[in-house]
Amino acid sequence: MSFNTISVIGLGYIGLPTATMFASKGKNVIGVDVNQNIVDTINGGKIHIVEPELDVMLKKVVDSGFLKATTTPEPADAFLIAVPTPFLPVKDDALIPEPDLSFIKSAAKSVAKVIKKGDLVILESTSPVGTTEKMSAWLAEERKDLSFPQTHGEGSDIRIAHCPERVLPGQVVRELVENDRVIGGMTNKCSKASVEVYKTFVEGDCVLTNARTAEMAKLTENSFRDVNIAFANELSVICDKLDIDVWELIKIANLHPRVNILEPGAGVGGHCIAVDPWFIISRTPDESKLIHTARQVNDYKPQWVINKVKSAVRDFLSENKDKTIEDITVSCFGLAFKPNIDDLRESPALKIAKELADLNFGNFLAVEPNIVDLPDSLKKDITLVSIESAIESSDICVLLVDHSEFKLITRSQLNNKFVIDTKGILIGGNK
Ligand code: SAJ
Repeated sequence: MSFNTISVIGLGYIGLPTATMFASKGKNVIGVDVNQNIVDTINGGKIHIVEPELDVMLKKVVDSGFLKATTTPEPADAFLIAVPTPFLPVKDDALIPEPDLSFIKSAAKSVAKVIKKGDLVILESTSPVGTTEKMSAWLAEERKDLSFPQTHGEGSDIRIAHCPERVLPGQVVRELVENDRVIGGMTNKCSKASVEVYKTFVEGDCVLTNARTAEMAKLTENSFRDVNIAFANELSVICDKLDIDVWELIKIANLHPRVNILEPGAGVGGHCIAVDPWFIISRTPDESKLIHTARQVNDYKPQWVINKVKSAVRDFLSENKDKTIEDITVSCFGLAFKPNIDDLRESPALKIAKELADLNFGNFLAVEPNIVDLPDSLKKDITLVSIESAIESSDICVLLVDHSEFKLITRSQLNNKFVIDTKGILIGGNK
């Protein structure tokens, strides 16, 4: 068995680094994306996402001809599908969002046109349990001339597996190589073939299981983190009410050898932790009580922060009777969905800033050291400024993301200001 030509379908945050990695090891890689601009950018030797080290690697493999991008699949020996799995917009009466598998379905249908006997199709996208089997059924529907594992087991013409991506944005290049990989084949042969593909660059262990367990493993990892962050967020709300510093509390509790509480914050953002638990809840709503509650606790946190800002505004106005809301300057420190990245998508900090903008403060400022310009949708309401000018002119400072730059701010710089510190930035050390 040899996999010389590898096709990666979906050239986003996971697909592009994965395609680049295979190409850097001398595989012929065909990257496929429905977006012509993305394809053109990649073929021009550039990347359309922000990921450290990837730009240099990609330029090299495009220049040397090992990676080319196209909008329609071409024959290959292995196909890796790394397309988004968002959830569908929630209808008024439905409280649990349903996963949207349409991107996987259309990727499968397009791949079906070019697969041949002996090929391997791997689903990398984070997916609800049973999706790999569905994908295999969609392929079988299109290709009645080929046999698939659900009907022909080990003897099938096409091999199918789920190997979920587990890398952390910002550290993708390192983690792709070093992390252990979960390999969930629909049969043993499917798993073995997948290991051969990943061993091209994976230095971590390839752990073999079946497709359903691999799907659930990925959802479990992100739900575990969500539940643990929810515990920290709930503690922060409790401590606020009881006048206890939650950061000191967590530090003390974590001294216990079997306690390791995560960090509270402005909410849980990004495209994974806040989404994937819903894939479990929507399949097993009655059995997923803890996971469901954790989602609700984390989703409520931005609103709690907004309420804290509103209460600070009321306190400010009662201390300054000659002033109105138009005299107040408010600054949000951080807009990204987590520290030290420029990604504003699905960001609780951004959601908070957008809602606060509606309160029509005299001046509404934001500091986000990782971007040079605000998105157009925010420009009307928010002014992007430096840390120094935000500190100088603000009456109320809302610390939303613990970017490294903000950790240098000292308590004395914010004397006489109302401060809502969601990340414990002013706690500890000599502050
Ligand atoms: N957060 C907290 N407190 C914490 C840790 C995180 O509030 O103690 C917040 C962050 O600020 C952010 C959100 O949670 O808003 C998610 O950030 P993250 O760093 O926990 O995770 P992601 O979404 O960047 O990446 C996760 C990772 N999963 C796990 O750590 C279990 C990554 O390994 C996965 O590959 C990725 O999801 C994915 O693609 O599924």
